Amino acid sequence: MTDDAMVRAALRAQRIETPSWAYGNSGTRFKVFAQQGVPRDPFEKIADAAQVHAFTGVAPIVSLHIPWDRVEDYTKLAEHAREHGVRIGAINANVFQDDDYMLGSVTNPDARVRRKAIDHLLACVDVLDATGSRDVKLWFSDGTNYPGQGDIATRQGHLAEALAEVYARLGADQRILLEYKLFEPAFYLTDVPDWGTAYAHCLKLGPKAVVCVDTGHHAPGTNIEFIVAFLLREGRLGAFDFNSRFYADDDLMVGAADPFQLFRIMHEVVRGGGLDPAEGVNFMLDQCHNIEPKIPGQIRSVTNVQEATAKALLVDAGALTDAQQAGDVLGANAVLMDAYNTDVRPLLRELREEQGLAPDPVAAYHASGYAERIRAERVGGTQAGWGA
Ligand code: LRH
Ligand code: MN
Repeated sequence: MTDDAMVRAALRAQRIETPSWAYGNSGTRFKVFAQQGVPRDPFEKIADAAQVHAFTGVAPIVSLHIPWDRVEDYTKLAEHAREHGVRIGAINANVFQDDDYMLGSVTNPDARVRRKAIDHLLACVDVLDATGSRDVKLWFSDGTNYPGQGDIATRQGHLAEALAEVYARLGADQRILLEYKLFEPAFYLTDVPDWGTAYAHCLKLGPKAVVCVDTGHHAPGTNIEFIVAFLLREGRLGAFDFNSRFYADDDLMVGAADPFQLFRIMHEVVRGGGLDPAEGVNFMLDQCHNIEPKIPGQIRSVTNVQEATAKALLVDAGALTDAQQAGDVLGANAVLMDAYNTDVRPLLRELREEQGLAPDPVAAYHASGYAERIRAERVGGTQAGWGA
């Protein structure tokens, strides 16, 4: 039998980090559709992120992306975040948009370009110092498009050198989140293509290097919860970039395309103790709201993670273990499906009301008039985007 008080306590303690870039304009190579009221700078992005926390109660952290969120004074930005009841989380480096990086950043054949890329990564660690954040997230678009274009071993050597230099620069409580991705923008080879490559580099670096699992970065059919269980067991699951996809790296709302997969992932998180803050797993969203309103999209995404987490917490672990030990295949599966098929929305509504929040965060946001206010106020200036 699951302990109701434990379930409620875990849900109240859940913390989800939203990405600053989800509040800006985003799209595909075909079109970026601008939306009215979109932030023009990191200060407005943080104000919007604070709305997500205000209505959900579990999203008090905002990830930044450099240079998209570059400011003169990061301590001032961190102060602005505090004034809005949130704090700055992971700092994302960006070595995928400068013209110099056409043939790679830290793996570029040209030593000058590799140096430039490493200096940017080190500058992102400086931002950690300024904002008091723990994690620098490293995702490399580095790869090749045609066989023979690059030497795999040489590139891995360059990558290892760059990671080692960043690792050496880390402060005592700082970490590298190494993110992998199967493909895109490279279409033949990506230098950090899968969890195994990321894990191997992290093992070589040391305990402050952990893996970031972006749920949109796997080959179709990949059992992501296996990767989660494995990395958790090894103490190397550092973070999630939650989103969902039907085909490729679609960056759709987490749980929208495959809520059962998200449940299975959160089941392994709960089973592996990953909800315990001491385990150090950072639950982040990494999404793009290309055609839907951004703040409600983030609120809905946060509640999707809450629902999957609540269902995972309702798994009768004792009955599951008994059935597994007994080789009761159908019994074991039924225990999991009972939890998955439980409607947890009444429980979450109740928890929100207990915390003085509206039971339906999306409806409450719409009723707040914030959307109309920012549409009216944010006229002129340049809307934030990926700057690609
Ligand atoms: C790469 C990625 C990475 C971010 C970017 C916004 O696809 O997932 O995490 O830098 O999206
Ligand atoms: Mn990501």
